[in-house]
Amino acid sequence: MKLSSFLFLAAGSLSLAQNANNCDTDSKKRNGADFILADQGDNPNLKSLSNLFAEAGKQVLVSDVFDDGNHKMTTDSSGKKAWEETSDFDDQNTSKWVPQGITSTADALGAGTYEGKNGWVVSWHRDDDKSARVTFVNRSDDSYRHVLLVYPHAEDDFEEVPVHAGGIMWYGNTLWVVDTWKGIRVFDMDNIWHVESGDGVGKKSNGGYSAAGYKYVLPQIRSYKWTPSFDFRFSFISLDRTTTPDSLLVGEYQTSDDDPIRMVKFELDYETRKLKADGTTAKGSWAYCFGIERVQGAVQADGKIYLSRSNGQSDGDIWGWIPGKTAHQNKGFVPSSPEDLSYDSRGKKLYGLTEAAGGRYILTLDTSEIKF
Ligand SMILES: *[C@@H]1O[C@H](CO)[C@@H](O)[C@H](O)[C@H]1NC(C)=O
Ligand SMILES: CC(=O)N[C@H]1CO[C@H](CO)[C@@H](O)[C@@H]1O
Repeated sequence: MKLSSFLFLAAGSLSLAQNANNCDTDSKKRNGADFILADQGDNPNLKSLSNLFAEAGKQVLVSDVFDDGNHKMTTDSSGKKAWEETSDFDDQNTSKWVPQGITSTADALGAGTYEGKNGWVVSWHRDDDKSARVTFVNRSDDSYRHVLLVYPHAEDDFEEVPVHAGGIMWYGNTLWVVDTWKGIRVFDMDNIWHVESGDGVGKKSNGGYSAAGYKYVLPQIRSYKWTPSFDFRFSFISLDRTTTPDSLLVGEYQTSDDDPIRMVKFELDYETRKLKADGTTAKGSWAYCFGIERVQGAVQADGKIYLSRSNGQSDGDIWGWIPGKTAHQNKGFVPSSPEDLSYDSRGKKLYGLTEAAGGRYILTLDTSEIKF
């Protein structure tokens, strides 16, 4: 072997192939442990606020919210569900809020229902990314209600959460929301608070609380901070209940593969509903440079990964990929502007959604129709 090729091989196997921040190599597998999230601890103000709302009889259950829908979706002939669209309330066309993430009671608990309810939760970012809300959709009658996400910043007060909420995942009593370049925020489904009417968010000057007209708020309980020296874009998130232990997958949306386009899996602890960690440090268990542009959501089940990709105004794709093999493009499989994905083992369904104004739907896809 010539010295020059020996050096090339050594460099290739020792550094380049494992460089977590460079996808421009033949091997696309990366070392999961290079992708690190640090648990920032539980919010110190949650307990006092929780006591305050509990004492006032204003703490409600997830099932109460599912049973308190004030809007309704409609279903078209192909089974797509559209948001309410009337002259005085129009979630279909509003530019103020844009739907992003989807999860369901099938993510929350393996049984598929939560407190007896079967439903979806969808996240929306406000146009300025300075606030986010989640919608509880009651699947027995397609009624729904929006709930504001809040951050307890004082022992008796909360504020809006400046997050894009590009993807969400429900796991037990926790709701995980990606925070683009920062990591993941986790919200507490055991603490949903009923507030009074009012435009402001938080404590009202004359007593009580309000949330920009929303009836309920869902507070943040903890967060995971991205700590490596290189950037990672948390664009989407999903749960895989078919692995042992359960795991989550996060990945990057990029418009060009000049940038690294990666996805990473982390293991979950079903007892604590936290990431498996060494102290507060959680390292990825698997990472890959998948390299497909404009991916807005991905979910894995039974070893297969499903990816949704947007194509501008054109219909979106669902890609079927088994790591190690070439991904298959199911071209135009979904309407334009698909976003996050989640999986339901009951009937092996995928749930997705679309964001474009005038064409905002919740989608249910049959995985048996997706080619690999
Ligand atoms: C939501 O679903 C339940 C059944 O789980 C039903 O009893 C309830 O009336 C539904 N609708 C509303 C608007 O609450
Ligand atoms: C109420 C309203 O303005 N609805 C519009 C939403 O957007 C679609 C598609 O652009 C229109 O067809 C609706 O009229």
